[in-house]
Amino acid sequence: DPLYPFDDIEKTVQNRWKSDKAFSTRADRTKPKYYCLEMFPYPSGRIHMGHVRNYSIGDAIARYKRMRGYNVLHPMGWDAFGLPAENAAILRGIHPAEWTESNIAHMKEQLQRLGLSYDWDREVATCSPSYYRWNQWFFLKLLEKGLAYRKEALLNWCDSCATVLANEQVEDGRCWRCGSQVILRTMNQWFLRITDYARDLMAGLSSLEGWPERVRTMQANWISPSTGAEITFEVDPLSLDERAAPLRLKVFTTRADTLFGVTFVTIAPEHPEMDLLLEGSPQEKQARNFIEETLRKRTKENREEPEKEGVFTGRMVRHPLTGEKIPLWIGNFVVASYGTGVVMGVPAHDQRDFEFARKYGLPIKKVIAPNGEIQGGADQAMTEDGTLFASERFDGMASETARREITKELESRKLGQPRETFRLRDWGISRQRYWGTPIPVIHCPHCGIVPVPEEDLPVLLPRDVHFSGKGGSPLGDHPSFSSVPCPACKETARRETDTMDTFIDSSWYFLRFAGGAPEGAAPFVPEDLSYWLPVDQYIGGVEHAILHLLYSRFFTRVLYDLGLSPVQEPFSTLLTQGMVLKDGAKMSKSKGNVVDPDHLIAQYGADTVRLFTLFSAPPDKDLSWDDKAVEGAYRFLGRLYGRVNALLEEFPQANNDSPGKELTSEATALRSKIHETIVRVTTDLDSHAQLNTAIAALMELLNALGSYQALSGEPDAVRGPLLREGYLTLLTLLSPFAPHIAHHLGERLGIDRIDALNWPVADPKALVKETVSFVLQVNGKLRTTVTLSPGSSQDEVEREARKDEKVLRALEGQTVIKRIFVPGKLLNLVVRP
Ligand code: ANZ
Ligand code: ZN
Repeated sequence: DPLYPFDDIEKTVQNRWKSDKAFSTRADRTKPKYYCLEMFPYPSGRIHMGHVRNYSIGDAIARYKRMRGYNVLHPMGWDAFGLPAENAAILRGIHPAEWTESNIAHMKEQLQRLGLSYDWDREVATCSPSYYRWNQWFFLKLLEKGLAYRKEALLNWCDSCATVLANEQVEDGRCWRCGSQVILRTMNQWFLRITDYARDLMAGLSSLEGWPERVRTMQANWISPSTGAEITFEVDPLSLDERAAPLRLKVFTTRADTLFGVTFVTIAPEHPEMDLLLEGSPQEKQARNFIEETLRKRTKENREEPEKEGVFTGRMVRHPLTGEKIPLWIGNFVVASYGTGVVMGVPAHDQRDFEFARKYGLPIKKVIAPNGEIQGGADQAMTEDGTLFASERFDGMASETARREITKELESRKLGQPRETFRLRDWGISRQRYWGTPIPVIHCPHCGIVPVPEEDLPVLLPRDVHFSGKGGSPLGDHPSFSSVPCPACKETARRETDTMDTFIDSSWYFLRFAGGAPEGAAPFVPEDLSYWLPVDQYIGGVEHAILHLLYSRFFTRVLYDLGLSPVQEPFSTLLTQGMVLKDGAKMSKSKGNVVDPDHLIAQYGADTVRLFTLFSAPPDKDLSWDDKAVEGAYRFLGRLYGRVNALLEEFPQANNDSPGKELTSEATALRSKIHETIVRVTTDLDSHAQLNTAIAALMELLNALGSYQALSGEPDAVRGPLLREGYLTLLTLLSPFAPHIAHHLGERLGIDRIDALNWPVADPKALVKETVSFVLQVNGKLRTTVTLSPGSSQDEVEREARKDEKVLRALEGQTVIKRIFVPGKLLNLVVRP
């Protein structure tokens, strides 16, 4: 038997909300706005406890802010494109669209069963053409601005997902989705120029004070700015033709101070000038073999750091300041896509160069002295800053100064300049899969890449496709999709069959929620966006610290620059909720430790499930599943239900009268507990959403109410109204967390819609506690006075008094043999050595 009829209550209350359209977003712009958003789910089939936790947190905050008088936007939708839908199609023969739609329907029911206060009128599913047409429209804008481009590159390839992955989607060399080893493959694909925004994305982090420090650090490390200089090394003439312009190679270095220690220069095997460099070189054959071998090894399964290897190109370069001839090598450790893809080798001061020089017998030349002392032979590089020597007019300079001065000198000779560079790479967005947004371009044999004209959008994803199960996109085999007339010359051309990374879909959905235009030429209604943006509170898992949160920041900045977003940073406050663990491990199907929300709701009701997830841990910490704690939350609600019913039995027409003026001391104490609870819960919610301690305060209040309720001898004129005040306050404060029971019991106490009440304000008079001064004597001599409530016990007075230095000194080496206590007045300690 249930402790209380939660099933009836929850269904009835949910129907009431529905018929009231209780959570529709209000047009009222006179109120301050609050945009509360939880990361929308991938419609995988069923919600799991991680969702329950995420959405319970968001719902508590949204409900609280409504009661605080904010105009709240609290939307929900579906991140509905992605690979699992396609895999389901292959495994079970269901079309991805059908699979997705039925999952959405089921999960929506589950969310509604939890009583989450979403405005479902704003629901979006990213797989609907009315949504993804804007992905295509944005893509065309980016293409126009040069922010989208296509190039051949060595890319992360997951064999089991049969698609390319962005760098952000590779974790420890493995696919973020399926965990398979990622291999490298050379392919042509579309990129978004996120590196153009590297500096802004980095700088913007400092304004995100409402973000966890940890997430900001993770993003900073990912973007990873590096300041140094770009220095030009001229290659010795490649031919005898004196009119040929010399080939110039640029290196990126953070250590311009070591310039006089350069004994070789190393270039990446895939450097674009390689062919030019090698043609006609006496070393051409060896060099080409080395390059081929290196690139072949890279595509192997093993992504571990390879042994450092290189080969001489047969070419020499000129030192930009001394004019000395220096050999140019190819090195497998030089990253083509970082800096300039060319490095100056300073073996005396860089460990990697040191090993390389040792291996190939290249000279090692010291130019930096640590602590001003030049040291003899060494078996490793001295990588610290120090004082320059053997560096011509820069001798004696400190590294820091020398970096500046040498760069200045190079600048005046047009052979160098300061430069900042970033680890962040451009975002590869082509996916060789079906269930995503078609990239709106056409490859024409005559015109090259031709964008699909805006008026032809959306490029619809065809439904009639065949899944071979062999991987690869079925779009390539779809004749009417892939073969189209070129928009420019009308000749037969091939439509791009790659689809977009689904992280594009989630990079702007928060804008669509806030200001989606119904139909038409623009994605947003600008006034709506200006009113609602930025998102005031964003809540989601920390696994998105880089991926989704970085992409969204980038996309919002691009849209800002296109005049489409009113803000540069989309999320002003971020809460990254902890994981839900069971038996110390993350809940997952593979571990077989999953707790199913549906079963829990059937057994205990939605309110208990919500309350448990919110109470058992601070929102940002991991939550350990504990059956006993679920029971505890359930019993709390059951007790509350019983007590309010008992109150109504005792005082069937409990009304709004405030308790009589003459309160007993017990009544005074309870009243101050009620109002203290208002203060505690409000403070906890306002400061970093401490939902768990807020709920703990409510549990304490129920205990206090219960003790008072059990007292006999309290006059009815005090007891009835005071208990009513107490329970009503408790229910109001509880309603963001356990909204159904709060509504139901509120109704029984005469409140039509408890969630429509204003948030309670503490009565300052109830908070003031009476105090008196106690005199503390030792052997009859006054030592101190302490201020405490008049009812304080002898122990409480002594404990307080012992915090005083003078008292402690008087008691040193003494034994208390007697205590004389006058309640409300005095404590005398009689002591003896
Ligand atoms: C000469 C030098 C001397 C360097 C020295 C270091 C110490 P961060 O801080 O990570 O930016 N480098 C530059 N481009 C590279 C590339 N494409 N692939 C591999 N290595 C590259 O590192 C900058 C340093 O990494 C640069 O400074 C360069 O080596 C190397 F005593 O230049 B240094
Ligand atoms: Zn054409």
